[in-house]
Amino acid sequence: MERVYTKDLKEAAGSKVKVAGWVDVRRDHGKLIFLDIRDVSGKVQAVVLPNHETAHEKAKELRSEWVISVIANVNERPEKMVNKDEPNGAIELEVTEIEILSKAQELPFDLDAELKLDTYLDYLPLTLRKPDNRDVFKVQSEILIAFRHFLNSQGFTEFQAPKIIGDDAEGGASVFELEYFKGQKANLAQSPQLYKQIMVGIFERVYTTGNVFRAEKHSTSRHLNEYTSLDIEMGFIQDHLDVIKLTTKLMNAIVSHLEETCAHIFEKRGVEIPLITKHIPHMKLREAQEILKKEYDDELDLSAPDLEPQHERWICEYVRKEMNSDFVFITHYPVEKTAMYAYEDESDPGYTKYFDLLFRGIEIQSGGQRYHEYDKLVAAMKRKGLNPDNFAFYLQAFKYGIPPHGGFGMGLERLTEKFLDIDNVKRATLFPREINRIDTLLTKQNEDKDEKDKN
Ligand code: AMO
Repeated sequence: MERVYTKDLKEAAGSKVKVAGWVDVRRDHGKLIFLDIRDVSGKVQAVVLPNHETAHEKAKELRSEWVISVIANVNERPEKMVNKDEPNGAIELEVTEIEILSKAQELPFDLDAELKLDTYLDYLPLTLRKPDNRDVFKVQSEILIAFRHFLNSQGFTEFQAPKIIGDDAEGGASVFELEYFKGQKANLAQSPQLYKQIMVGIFERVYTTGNVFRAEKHSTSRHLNEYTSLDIEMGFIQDHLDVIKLTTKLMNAIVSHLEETCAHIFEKRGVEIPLITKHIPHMKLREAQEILKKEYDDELDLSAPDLEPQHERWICEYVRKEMNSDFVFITHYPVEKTAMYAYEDESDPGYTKYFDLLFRGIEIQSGGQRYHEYDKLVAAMKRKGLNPDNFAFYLQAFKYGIPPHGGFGMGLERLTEKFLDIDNVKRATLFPREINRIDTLLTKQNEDKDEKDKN
């Protein structure tokens, strides 16, 4: 007999079916044994009556998380027994046969209990099974589907960027080194930045999704040491505003896709679908600082090169109130704050055609226009104290002609976190790597614990 998913059982009322999944709970009422059976698509209540003797004997053994397959009649519940809050609340399975596919040991805790973050993370192979936790990663997977779908429709080509690289792409300190062959040091990629720019010379418009690595030595609610970076790069742009326009359409496409595919998850969690406008507002960093000083913080230093986390939260609050948007682009960061490839705005010297996209109080994306002229890029590297000889491979893309281009990098986990209004990025990361943990806590944790949750 073909297996039927629990989501399709309503249509099977009156027939005999095979259902397989996990025992969510077992409840005994006198001789009646009730089971909630859970599969990837939902749950259903089943009852095992004593007249189905063999099944009844087996049912007495069952515990939470045992994996079973049952043959059952799909019965409609009498009117007064219908549970309107459950998708399968109008039916009940009457089990006639049970096959035990896998037994489970006694659970360390009730899966429905509220767990501290460390316990949740210690037991991920188990805790991820809880539908509320699993839903987060369903949304994450739908974000990726929408991301790819939209970019494919706009003439982008997906490519895979290398994760072992010879040089530090971003010129920063937070890089993981590894021993390579022939006595050579290599690094884990912090971003596909250099490769996506090279790829503009090949496909004009590209994107890539993959893991990147940041050796940031602190544990906060917004930082991971390995995250999924969604990156695009597009050629033949006028300036960063073309990137902002495309990003705006992309974010609209992602929001609409989630509205279509995950509205039930948003509803269940009591989270609003984000407010998004056809033209996401954008403002220069200095304008944002003026607003913040006037509205929230008269001590704010107008010459600060970046926004503090609290400022990001406030400016998002302001934009939501005044502009009806949960997203806002902040542009024109000072040259000294941005990466070597960020294009300085000729009409606003000292500031770059670069932006951060903030969403519900946090930066989810950075991007902008890059230098495409070889000489300007080499000069910018030197200004940042980088040796152009170390970038000779990358510089070929510019030596041999590349169009004006720009793009962005976006953290998938932060995006998921904010879509679902979760309080910590680690809860929106399947298997988070952070200073104290690779799956399990590192034994050296106590020595490093001084830099604790800062934000
Ligand atoms: P940036 O370093 O700002 O830019 O990163 C882009 C986005 O990646 C996410 N992100 C992180 N998420 C979790 N943990 C971290 N430690 C972490 N660091 C960054 C954020 C951030 O907005 N090459 C440029 C992008 C570009 O210019 O195209 C870059 O990587 O969501």
